Amino acid sequence: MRRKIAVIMIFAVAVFLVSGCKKKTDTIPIGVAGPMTGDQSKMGMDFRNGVTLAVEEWNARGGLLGKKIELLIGDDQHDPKQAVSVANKLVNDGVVGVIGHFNSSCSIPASDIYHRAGIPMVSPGSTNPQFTEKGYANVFRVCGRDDQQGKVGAEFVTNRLKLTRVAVIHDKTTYGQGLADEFRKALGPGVEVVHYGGIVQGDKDFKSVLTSIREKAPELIFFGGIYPEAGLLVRQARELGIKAPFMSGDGTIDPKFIEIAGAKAAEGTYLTFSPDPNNIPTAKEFIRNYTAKFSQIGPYSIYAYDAANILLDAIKAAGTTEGKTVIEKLHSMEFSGATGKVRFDSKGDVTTAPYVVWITKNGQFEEYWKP
Ligand code: ABU
Repeated sequence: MRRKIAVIMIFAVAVFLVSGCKKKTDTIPIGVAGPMTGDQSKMGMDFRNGVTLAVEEWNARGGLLGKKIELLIGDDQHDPKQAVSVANKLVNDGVVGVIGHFNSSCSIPASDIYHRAGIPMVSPGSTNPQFTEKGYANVFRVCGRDDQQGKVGAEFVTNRLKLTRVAVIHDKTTYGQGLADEFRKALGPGVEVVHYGGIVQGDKDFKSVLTSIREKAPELIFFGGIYPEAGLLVRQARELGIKAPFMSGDGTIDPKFIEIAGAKAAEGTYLTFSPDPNNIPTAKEFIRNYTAKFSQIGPYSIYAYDAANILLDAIKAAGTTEGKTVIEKLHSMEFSGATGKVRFDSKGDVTTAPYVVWITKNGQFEEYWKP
């Protein structure tokens, strides 16, 4: 009887080992992480969709290094603690690279986990400078940085609009406050900041701070933050009779902003972001395929798609999923993305980040001004 049990146990262990190994050898797992649920889930889903499209295209062409690519999804709910849990889970599940996260407040702590695991992470949308300032070789982003973005916004306000009185609000997050500070720092000496302060992310009523801003009669209100709060701020400002235009950054340029604010209130809002993919010849095929599958393209869909393709191109060129070799390829190669040619500098930032100013017009966003 004892012998019988021992044979069964050996058999069970053998089955476990074989099936365990099977997961690791049959597919190449990559992760996509971001806020997949909650009030910023539109951005997370744009990431997920962009990466899904890239993975499906690779798999339709036969996969990578002779294997199919498997996509593992991590929902950080734009919460830094949750982002660390997600990163640990993705690493434990054996991913060979991660596309994400979205929020700088999530990407920065998660980068410690991926760094320790020695696997590359490529963020499509984390723009806070600190993300690539830790000296981690495995950290990359395909978007620009808020020191570049804030400077373009400030140049627009100072030299194009020639304003002299602005209010600056932020959502107290790494991204929102960081962008607001970069914007404020880059304003010309003739521009007075008549109000500077934070709101609480998740709050719904901003009338008290807006009433105080109204007293100071700014010619423009700049907001560093994401579309849920931006939409409410603009709507409530108009309800209070504030006519000064709003300005914000890449965290606000989403149709959800206009939906929350209402097209009338959102009209004339200025937003810094990268150029319109509709005017980029290399983006045409992506736009056709993405819209056929998911309908509307979000601001970061194309960056998620490029980030995934860049990671997969680097693995292909490396001929292995081993982290160090892939990271070396990411640093040394030039990539042909839907947004154009992409190269990384020694920090993992893109070598060109051409921010422009957009405007909301008739319920749509359109490119408005180039520095
Ligand atoms: N860059 C837009 C918002 C995401 C972030 O950097 O936190």
